[in-house]
Amino acid sequence: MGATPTSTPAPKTNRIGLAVLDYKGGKTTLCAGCGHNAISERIIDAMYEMGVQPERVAKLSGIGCSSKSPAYFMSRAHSFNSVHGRMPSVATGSVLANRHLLALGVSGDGDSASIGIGQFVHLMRRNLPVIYIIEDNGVYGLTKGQFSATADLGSKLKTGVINDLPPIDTCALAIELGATFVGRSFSGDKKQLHSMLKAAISHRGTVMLDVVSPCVTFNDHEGSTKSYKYMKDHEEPLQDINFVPAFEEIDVEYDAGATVEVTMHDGSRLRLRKLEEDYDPTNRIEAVKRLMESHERNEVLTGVFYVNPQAPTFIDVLNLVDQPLATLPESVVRPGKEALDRVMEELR
Ligand SMILES: Cc1ncc(C[n+]2csc(CCOP(=O)(O)OP(=O)(O)O)c2C)c(N)n1
Ligand code: SF4
Ligand SMILES: [Mg+2]
Repeated sequence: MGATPTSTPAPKTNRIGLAVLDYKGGKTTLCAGCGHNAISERIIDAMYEMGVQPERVAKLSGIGCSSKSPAYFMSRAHSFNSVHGRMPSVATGSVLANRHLLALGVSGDGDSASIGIGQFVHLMRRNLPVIYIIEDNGVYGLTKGQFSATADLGSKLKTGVINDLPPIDTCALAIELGATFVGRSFSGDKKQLHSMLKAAISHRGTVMLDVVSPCVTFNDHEGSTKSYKYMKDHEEPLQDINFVPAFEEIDVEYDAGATVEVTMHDGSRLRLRKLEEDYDPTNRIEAVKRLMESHERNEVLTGVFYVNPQAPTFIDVLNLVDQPLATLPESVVRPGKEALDRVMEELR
């Protein structure tokens, strides 16, 4: 008698009919336990749950262990692993060539705050629609663990070397320069990072997320301020974050008095349940002040510090046509002979 045929249950799918497998990437080559791997996992989950078509995503990165990580999620998306610190130019070019792409930049603290700081600051002031993630371990992991510009004052390397320069707070910088969705999370805080990424996907404008992501090989020892232990002891979440996408009908009761609700551009709702004193995430000055205060207290403040869903994006400022520039026909983008003759005539 033959074996009874068993039917394999169909995989669970999202609202566009894709399974979570459709969002996976290649097998990671990063060290086991590296925070960057956990961030890739959260990106996969968030993209799957938000029902983003993988082919609409452009993954952009610079150079570093962090910048390698786009290879480990969403193989079906477009990808450009660029030059150290130069991802913002590539991101800007990609978005301007095709405004319908969902640009996801993944960078490191060295890539963004050291060699790439010039490109980083100009990206932040343009409000280009891009999700920019810094996988922040305070060191140059790929080149064996030298301090980066986000390393805290007094943090210690394995060799005993102490960092004697103050850190750049990329969140405070991004807020000051004009990014419109700015937050900090921790690769070990699954729930918070997951909600923040989903909200980031809904946002229209520059999202800058600094995600503390311990380097288990070079910066996870006693004396490091970017280790798992330090983060567990010093993380101070500003809010309990809940995100309700526009396509989700079901709603839960929430305590309006204790919750700040931000309506995103697409109608989604970002609910921030206050854990501390009144905090208004739409107030830029307050956001920078809270960040400065947290440094003085040696706390690592996490959460959504600033959000402005209404600000015009770089696409609005440039008044770009809806059709992607990359697909406009030559007859539209190239002035005809008469137009050129007219210009020449004007210059006579
Ligand atoms: C122009 C240039 N300068 C220096 C390097 C060497 N380099 C490669 S990765 C890296 C630092 C990476 O650090 P980070 O961005 O923090 O990424 P991590 O590896 O820590 O994730 C450096 C200095 C390079 N590849 N190109
Ligand atoms: S060296 Fe550090 S940053 Fe690079 S993969 Fe290993 S743990 Fe991650
Ligand atoms: Mg690094």
